[in-house]
Amino acid sequence: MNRLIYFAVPGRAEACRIALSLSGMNWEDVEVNGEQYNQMKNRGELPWGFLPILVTDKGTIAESSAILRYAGKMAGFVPEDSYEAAKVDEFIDGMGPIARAMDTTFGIVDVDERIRLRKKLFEPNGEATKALNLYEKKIGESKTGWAAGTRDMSIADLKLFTELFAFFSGNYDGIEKSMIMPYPNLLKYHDKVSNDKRIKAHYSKIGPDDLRWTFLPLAFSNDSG
Ligand SMILES: N[C@@H](CCC(=O)N[C@@H](CS)C(=O)NCC(=O)O)C(=O)O
Repeated sequence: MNRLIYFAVPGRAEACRIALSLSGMNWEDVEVNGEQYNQMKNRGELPWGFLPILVTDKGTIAESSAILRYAGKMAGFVPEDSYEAAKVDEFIDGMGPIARAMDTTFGIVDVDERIRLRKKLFEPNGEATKALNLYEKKIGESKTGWAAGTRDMSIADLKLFTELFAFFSGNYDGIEKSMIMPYPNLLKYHDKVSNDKRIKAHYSKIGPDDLRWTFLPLAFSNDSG
């Protein structure tokens, strides 16, 4: 039995959760709190000191992208073609900066300061704005509409879809739904992925009040919320 261990939020584990669900593998979603995380770390159970990890029969896999590649392969979301697979990896690795920019705001205890720093990320020259503009351009350039230009949905889509739209869930002080509205290609992309039958089935039990509402079709349509 595989065990995916992470906090009780979508964050860096959500793409892995979708891939594991669609892989048909036997797996358990284990949610831990900060104290449990510290205990695991102190016991030396985290290969690189962070979550998520996937505990398998062969050993533990750390790093969200490594887990995603592993589970995504089982689920059929890693292209067979080497060039296509490399473009998928390129997209995944290229997404690093936006995650790192947000990471700098997580540890800020003072809420006003946290909001100020996050708003700065979304100013015209902020790191988040730069990343959104880049994603907007890349999605616009994709001939298939999938993030890495693949023939079908890939693990790059699972990562982009879950990590990008989760920012606008209201769970992050200082980041609002309106901030994604100026990006038509990204909104169209949301429509494509959220309406994909595999994604729709995965979130079929999620309601509009759930933290994961941003993954539902119509989440960012003009007349919702
Ligand atoms: N590069 C790692 C980063 C993982 C990471 O930053 N995990 C955060 C949660 S999103 C964590 O474990 N934070 C605990 C802490 O720093 O106290 C990955 O992608 O898995």
